[in-house]
Amino acid sequence: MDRPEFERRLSQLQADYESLITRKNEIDPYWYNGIFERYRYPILTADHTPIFWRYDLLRDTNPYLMERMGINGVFNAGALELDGKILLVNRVEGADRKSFFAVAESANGIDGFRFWDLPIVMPETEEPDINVYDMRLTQHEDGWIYGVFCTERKDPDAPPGDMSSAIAQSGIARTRDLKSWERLADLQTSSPQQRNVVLHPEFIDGKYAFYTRPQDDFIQAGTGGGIAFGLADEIEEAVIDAEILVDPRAYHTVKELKNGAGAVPIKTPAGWLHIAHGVRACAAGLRYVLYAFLCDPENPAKVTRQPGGYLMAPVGEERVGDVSNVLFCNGAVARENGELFIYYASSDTRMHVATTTVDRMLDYVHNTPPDGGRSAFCAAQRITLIERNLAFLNEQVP
Ligand code: M1P
Repeated sequence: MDRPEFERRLSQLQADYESLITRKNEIDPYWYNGIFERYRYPILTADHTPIFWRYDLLRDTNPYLMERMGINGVFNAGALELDGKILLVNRVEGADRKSFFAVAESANGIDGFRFWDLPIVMPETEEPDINVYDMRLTQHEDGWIYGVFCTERKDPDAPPGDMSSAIAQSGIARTRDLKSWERLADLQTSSPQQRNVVLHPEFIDGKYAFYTRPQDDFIQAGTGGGIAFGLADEIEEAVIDAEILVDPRAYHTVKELKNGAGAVPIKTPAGWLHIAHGVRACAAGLRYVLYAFLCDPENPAKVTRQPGGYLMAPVGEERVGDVSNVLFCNGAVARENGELFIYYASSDTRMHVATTTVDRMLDYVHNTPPDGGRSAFCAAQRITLIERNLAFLNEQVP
């Protein structure tokens, strides 16, 4: 490629990039359910990663202006508000399948997200991570910001030829500014696998409190497992001796196959608000949806409200991607004015925002009926609603 053509293409790439990341987002006018707003555009995609992360911009070493290191997706971001800015620590997955963490910043939390120039340099423990992903960001009352994430390594006991079996554990790191990170020891529990671990923002009985997801055999055998809760005396070498089941999986629900804690619980006057994910199997494969529940203000291991069904399921373009039919949330921001931004990923490919308020979510968790458990009861719940509405509508008829 001659120099003028190289320069023309590069300018075009840069112009397209700027127009993408400065594009205004807007509420999707075709979506309404009163609970939350959806937005027209994803807030982050692979195309939002800087061009200089993907291309070698030097004509001497890249005469065809090729993308040298592609990005496959940007998803499953932890979120927080710091100094008035919304910061997302994204899972950025390269074309080589490895994920790394990178911060994107926005002034309003809805659009204008721009990646910081450099991805996070995450220190390793003595046992190097093969893949790291899905960070939850906890602004803890001890003054640190913690990143709790999944670290995956090849299963050392996998038979020869098995190139898939992995051990997933929970990595922990801390920071003050999301720029420099101190890696702590991985969380120790009795379960050989841990994913979707979330650090509670407050001490409980003077200890660090975690939501975990032990394998079924390692918690209350026979319950089927689910989201659990445990305490650790210290954070530098966090060890949980006992986990109790908080939110079990359940037959014929949105969390039949598995579930996992999502965003760091949000403190509300009525208790701790959770946005978690539930998974069920169907002919199309696994279906991941988001659901909400509320825990006791004094006892965050006790669920007090749980609406039936899902809060959010994939719709439209959200349904399709690298791993289709998946919504996943590991970050939300509750602002001082009561607004709540829910950051969610679709199909392991891109990031979106949904907006609501803490008040609306409390109305949702208090007034949405719980799962009726069987068709007859669920139909009866709905008939109660219909009959009340019909009586109201009939009164309106002149
Ligand atoms: O592919 C969907 C999700 O699968 C895993 O979540 P879970 O452990 O609950 O099944 C994670 O790998 C997650 O990153 C991914 O989005």
